[in-house]
Amino acid sequence: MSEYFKNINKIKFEGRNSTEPLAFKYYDPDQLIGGKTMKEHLKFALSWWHTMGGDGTDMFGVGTADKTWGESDPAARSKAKVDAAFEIMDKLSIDYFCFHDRDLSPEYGSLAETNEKLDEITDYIAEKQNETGKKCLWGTAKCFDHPRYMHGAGTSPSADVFAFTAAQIKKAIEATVKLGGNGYVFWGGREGYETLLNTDMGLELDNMARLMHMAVEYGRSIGFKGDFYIEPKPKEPTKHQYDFDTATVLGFLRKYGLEKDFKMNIEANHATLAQHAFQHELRVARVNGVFGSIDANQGDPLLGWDTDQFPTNIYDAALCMYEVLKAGGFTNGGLNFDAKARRGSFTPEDIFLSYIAGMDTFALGLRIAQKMIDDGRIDQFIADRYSSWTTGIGRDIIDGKAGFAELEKYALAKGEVSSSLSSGRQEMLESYVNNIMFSI
Ligand code: XLS
Ligand code: NI
Ligand code: NI
Repeated sequence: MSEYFKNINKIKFEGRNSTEPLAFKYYDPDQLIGGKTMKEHLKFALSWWHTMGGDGTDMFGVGTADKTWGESDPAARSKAKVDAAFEIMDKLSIDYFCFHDRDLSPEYGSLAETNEKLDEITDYIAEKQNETGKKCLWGTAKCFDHPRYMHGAGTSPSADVFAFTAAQIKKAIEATVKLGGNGYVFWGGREGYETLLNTDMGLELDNMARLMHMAVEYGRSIGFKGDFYIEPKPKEPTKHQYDFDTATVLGFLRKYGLEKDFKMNIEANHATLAQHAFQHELRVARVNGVFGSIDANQGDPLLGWDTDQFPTNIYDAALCMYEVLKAGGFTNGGLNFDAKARRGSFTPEDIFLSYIAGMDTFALGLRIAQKMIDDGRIDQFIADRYSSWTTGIGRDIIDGKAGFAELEKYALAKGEVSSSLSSGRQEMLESYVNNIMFSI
């Protein structure tokens, strides 16, 4: 097996004063934060599509990075990708990977042949996992790039396409189980519409739910014990995507009785496309008990599409990790870098430099989030702000002892209440966060 990155050694933690670009400044895998190591908290994953396949091709130009891994034959390239991926994971100390079926192995002449070739590659990956201990965070099926999915996959007007989708997902779940993945993702790439003039929305949503029920039933029947995830995104490539945001997806899951098996895979850039903060999406998932996993990336605030940049915004990472810690940490989920180096960052070193940037950002975010919690001022402020719910009339409302009649009587007796309100202190709280962040 050849070494693909000969001039890159295993990336070491050198600390904040290091000026070595190919070293971690903040990610120290064994450092204890709140009783767990950074490695246990962060569960970083490599994304097979961006890292092993994404060559910088965009709508205006061809690729700039060589991701052929020295092979022109598709099967040989798939295998080389595995070797290169494991080398990257090893050198970056990344324990997990995420994949689409077609990232591992492309389509061949027939579905049968495609499946056979996929089996060969997943056999090979399983061997490498045994040797190295690397794990699969989640798998998914690429049901959006082939022309057959032009009108959607599970929401296609064509029952034949639905059948093909089901067959593809069945196989992708099998591959995920074989690789020991604890997550299976549905991201509805083309599950949406371009115009309502040609769309039976009710049928499409029912069908999407039918597909997910079949996936759960089949997955459980072959021993998949992990979480199914929906990854919300409001648009792109469709004008409107059905799994718009976490709140929308919750309504869908509950309507169709899928909420016990599905959690959210929240992607930062998708949150911003839905005009939400990343933290908002995580909070909605957390308070509804469906927080699952994270696609760690960031968008450009001035661009309205999924730029999938490596996350370097410390503030967002800190607030993200604050939600993760408050949710009790990851169980089956983790932090998948659904991110790609910019088209102009095309050299092999850029792969490492961009992961280092993202991993250091989340290491810092984790430390800040833990400090926000240990510091206690924010939690105390919130507890005080809602203290009227712990005694008196507030307690009675929560305990179901006061209804409209009792509350009217209470309000009439009490008189005007606005003078009892206290300030929301937003600016003070924001300055607490700054204070904590910059004294880390
Ligand atoms: C695209 C999505 C995709 C999913 C996996 O916007 O982020 O990459 O994470 O299908
Ligand atoms: Ni994603
Ligand atoms: Ni995305």
